[in-house]
Amino acid sequence: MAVTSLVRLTPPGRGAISTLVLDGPGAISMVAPLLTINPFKLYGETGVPVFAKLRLENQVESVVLDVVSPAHLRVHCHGGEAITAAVAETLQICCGATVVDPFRWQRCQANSSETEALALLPLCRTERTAKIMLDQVGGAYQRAIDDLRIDELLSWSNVGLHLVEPFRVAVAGLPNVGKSSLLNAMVGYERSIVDDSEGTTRDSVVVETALDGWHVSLVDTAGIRETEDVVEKCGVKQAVAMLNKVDLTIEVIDVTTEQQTDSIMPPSIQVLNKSDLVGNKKSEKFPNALRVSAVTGGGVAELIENVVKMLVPKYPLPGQGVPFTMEQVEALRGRRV
Ligand SMILES: Nc1nc2c(ncn2[C@@H]2O[C@H](COP(=O)(O)OP(=O)(O)O)[C@@H](O)[C@H]2O)c(=O)[nH]1
Ligand SMILES: [Mg+2]
Repeated sequence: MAVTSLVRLTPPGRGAISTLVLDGPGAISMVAPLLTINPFKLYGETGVPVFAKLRLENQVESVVLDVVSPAHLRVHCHGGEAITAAVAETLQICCGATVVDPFRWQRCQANSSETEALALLPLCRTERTAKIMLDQVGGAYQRAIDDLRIDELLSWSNVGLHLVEPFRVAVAGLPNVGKSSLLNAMVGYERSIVDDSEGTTRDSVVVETALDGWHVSLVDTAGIRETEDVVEKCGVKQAVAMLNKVDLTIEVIDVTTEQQTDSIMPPSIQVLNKSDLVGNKKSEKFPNALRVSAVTGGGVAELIENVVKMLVPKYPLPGQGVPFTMEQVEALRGRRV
């Protein structure tokens, strides 16, 4: 049986107006008993939004009703959480509608890459990623498809798939090498617990940030070492599993001990931390590793530059078409063979 969806198009929060959509067969008949006007007549006669009164449990709310079709109604009510929630609850209960996530709903409505890009645009967290998505709203992806520039589009998959979803970068290494301190230095504020005793970060802590305008989530992993502590063991197992799922790993090595874990997987960047403790002394074991100090901040800017270079070796120029959903990338791969 087809269901009627209730969609809150306006995100929760304070606002002047809030818009709800009732979408599905029989939407108009469901809402009719709650209204002081006849929506069937409305649809037949006017086709433009009109003021109406909607009966809620304890009050009558003035709304603007837009009967787009008998199966698609838009209810614009006063903004603010309390009134929107009351209207939504009434529509949900009295009309038997199922609450649907607005972004999922908009994507189902999307009948072209432009409308799909428009639905995803609010989920882009940085100006850089939003600008690239805006190019797709303007048809950049569609034009590249029309010109059959399949290989060119595929070469931008990694960028396109990270406009909404962040790149994931793990900070990994032995306990006490300065992973949490380095992550904090990269983000610029204290987010991860730093402690002198080994094994403080037992779970993975995820910090969302922007590096050169790219949305990145930095994962502070538990120090990877042999341990008998049950809770820490669990954290170590989780950390090793996490390293399989990231786009890049920053392998942190304490320059004063030069000890390494063998759990790091490529692609990775090696950094020698605590370089403030050894001055200019060259490392014989890791001559090419980047030297940083989480305490003084030395080398951190260069580390960020290298991380970004590895995640996005080439930036798209304005107007470049990029595929921005996994379905698009899979369809492109299918067309290439
Ligand atoms: N001198 C110096 N100490 C550091 C540096 N980075 C971290 N530490 C210290 O090393 C200890 C462990 O740091 P932490 O970030 O908790 O290490 P984690 O276990 O790898 O996350 C703390 O006492 C930090 O203050 C650094 O660059 N230089
Ligand atoms: Mg830590």
